[in-house]
Amino acid sequence: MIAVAGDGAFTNGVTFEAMNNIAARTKRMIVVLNDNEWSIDRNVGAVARYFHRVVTNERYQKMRDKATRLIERFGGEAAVRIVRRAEEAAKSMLWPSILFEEFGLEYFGPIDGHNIPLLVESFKFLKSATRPVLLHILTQKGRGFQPALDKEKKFHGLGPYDPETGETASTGVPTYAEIFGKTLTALADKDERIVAITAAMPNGTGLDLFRPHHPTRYFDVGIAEEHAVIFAAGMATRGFRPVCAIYSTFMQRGFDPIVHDVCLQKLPVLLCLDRAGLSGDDGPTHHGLFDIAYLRSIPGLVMMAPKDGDELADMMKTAFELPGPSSIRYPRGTAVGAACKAEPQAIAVGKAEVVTEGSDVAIFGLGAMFPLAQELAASLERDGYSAALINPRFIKPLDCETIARFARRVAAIVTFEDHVKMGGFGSAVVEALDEMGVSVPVVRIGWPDQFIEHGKVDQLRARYGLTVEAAREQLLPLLASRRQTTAAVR
Ligand SMILES: Cc1ncc(C[n+]2csc(CCOP(=O)(O)OP(=O)(O)O)c2C)c(N)n1
Repeated sequence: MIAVAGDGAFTNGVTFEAMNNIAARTKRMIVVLNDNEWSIDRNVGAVARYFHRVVTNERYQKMRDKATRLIERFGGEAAVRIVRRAEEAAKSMLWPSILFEEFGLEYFGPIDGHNIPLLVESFKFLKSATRPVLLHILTQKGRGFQPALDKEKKFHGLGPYDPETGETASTGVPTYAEIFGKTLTALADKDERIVAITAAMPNGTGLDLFRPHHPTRYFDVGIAEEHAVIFAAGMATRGFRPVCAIYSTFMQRGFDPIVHDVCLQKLPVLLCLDRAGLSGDDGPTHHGLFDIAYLRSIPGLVMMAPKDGDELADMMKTAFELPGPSSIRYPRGTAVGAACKAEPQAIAVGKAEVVTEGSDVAIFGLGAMFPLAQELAASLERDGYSAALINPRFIKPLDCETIARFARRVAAIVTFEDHVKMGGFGSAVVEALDEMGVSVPVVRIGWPDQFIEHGKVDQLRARYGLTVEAAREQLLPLLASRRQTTAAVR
């Protein structure tokens, strides 16, 4: 069995759990440590420092250079001898490879990961090893493309980039991540209890904007979401107001500590779930389509979703005034709607914003889906229906009063969410209606119970029925039958 892991992945507890297991049970295995000194940002922490010490060790460097020269002159056999000697050197120096040796992995390397003949020979040799081995290879992030070498962080994602310059086209509109980073910086200027935690994603989450202003209150814990949440909980017990900025999909790894360490202890940790909703081209590993379902059942967690960037800032302000845990989910990409006001304002907890009153149908557009709800309301108004438009703001506590008020007068409720329908916002509305004993048809627009492939957001929404047209198709028969009934009564 061969496992390839990046040096960034070695900051993850799961990697160490696996090594613990290898030591216990595994007879033959090759672990390739692909070390480029980068996660998405620069790799952080003790493990990164340890690898760096191994790599910059003078004796190793000499041996590596010699191996490369020998490969060029005589082929693989000689190089393999060098790899072996590097291992002996490691042992004789005691420290460099001791970490892996203690886990029962025989250490080889570090060797040049761009030298294919050397790699081939090394694997031929290691394949016959009778105990688990680790081959440490050194690679360069972005090798072969100058813009990527110049801007290592920028090229981790998918782009699109200009292939010549490496620049991405800017829309000029701020992203949710930027609004988050800037707002947090401003709020932290005034409240020294605020601290920010990222799990190896300073760039993506916008915390790179916070870092220079509050370097001592910024923490990158590596690819370790579970620890990030526990670390936040720990700081909250000491009077800090920690913010964990983690993509919705990666927060899944923090579920247990969210339950036990944060919510059970009622600690005021703010979970900011970036990339909540479909992440488009990044595909199923990155779609943030489950967070409402996995968080909604946890007692005491206040859950928010802003309809635009301004509301995100207001929700952050609100969260810092709460005595307990809270979460905010917001999507990838540019923020829609209003410009952010200079001073964020706290909003009423558990209160939806009724944007337009109406009596035939009530449309709830959660977060990023608010514009679709708006579009549907406008199209129904054009057809002569009276459509109420509501920005729910809170997934928990749900504004049951507003839901009930509309449910008693309309022919149908529509819920829009960028989340799986199962266990999502629409489900919460249906549960609430059931508990209140109010009966009204609910058209739920969201993602189906399956993993969604990668693709353009608009195309995928069209394919899976997250559109105004699909909502109308389900809704119009309900509205028409109510019209008939009303006419018959008259
Ligand atoms: C659980 C989780 N957290 C964060 C990420 C985001 N992420 C994608 S790649 C990456 C860096 C990986 O670094 P490394 O393991 O060194 O591999 P490299 O890309 O440098 O080869 C990160 C943090 C992720 N994919 N999964």
